Amino acid sequence: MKSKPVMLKLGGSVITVKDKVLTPNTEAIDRLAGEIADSKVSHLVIVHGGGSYGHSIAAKYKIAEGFKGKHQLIGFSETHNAMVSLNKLIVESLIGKGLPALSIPPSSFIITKNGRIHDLPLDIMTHAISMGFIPVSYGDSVLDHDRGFAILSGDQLISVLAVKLGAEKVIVGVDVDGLYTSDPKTSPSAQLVEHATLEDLEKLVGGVSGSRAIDVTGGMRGKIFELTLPVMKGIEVLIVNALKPGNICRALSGKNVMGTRIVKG
Ligand code: IP8
Repeated sequence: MKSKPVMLKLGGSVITVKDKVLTPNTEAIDRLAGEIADSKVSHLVIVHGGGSYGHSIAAKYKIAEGFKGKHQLIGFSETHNAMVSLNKLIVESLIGKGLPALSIPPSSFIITKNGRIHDLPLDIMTHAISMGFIPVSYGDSVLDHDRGFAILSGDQLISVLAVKLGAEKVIVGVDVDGLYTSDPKTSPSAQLVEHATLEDLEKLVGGVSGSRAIDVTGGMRGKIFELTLPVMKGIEVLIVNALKPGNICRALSGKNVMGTRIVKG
């Protein structure tokens, strides 16, 4: 691929109302689609999270714990189907802004091993990017070699994809301004960390905060765990508040934006 793609994660707490089951944040989805169009970024891959679509159903049937009984099968299907519905809303909104978005469902090309991606066929993704499409993938219920099935988080997916595609950067849109020195929701002295290295991440994990709604993939802690992979490979990660209008457009255009920039060191 000639130019390196930019990876954009749209957090489930941004694109859905996280404490109301199966409720999209349509206002945010449409605004973000507009910001992506305005940014005129040339090679882009979008991965979105599950929010109130994937997490509550996956939690109800304990999908993340793997196959334990036949009663879970319908839960696996419902989880995937909910993610398909959410993905459709995002893709439709992007198409509505004139962007050639292409849905790429993880469960149809990824089988995990003990919850981890071990083989990621890239053909469809690289072909689509080089033709000018915007692949839109997501956290999903996937089949797993060891556990029968698992939940693949959008954060694991975007991190592995970023490395395999040799991405320029990973922009992570969340519902807070970035990483804090302590939990800003309980500690008045919490400060936003604007710049972090791999070494800083471990210390910061204790203080991170995010949505408190059901999250079967580990919330902000799980996010940081996954994002260390691209950082280790020298890919910059930028965590920004995607609920604040203009942030995603600025981040995609390479302009200065409030948030946490994580680099190798
Ligand atoms: O919201 C998980 O993706 P995430 C998706 O990126 C499901 O952790 C199906 C719960």
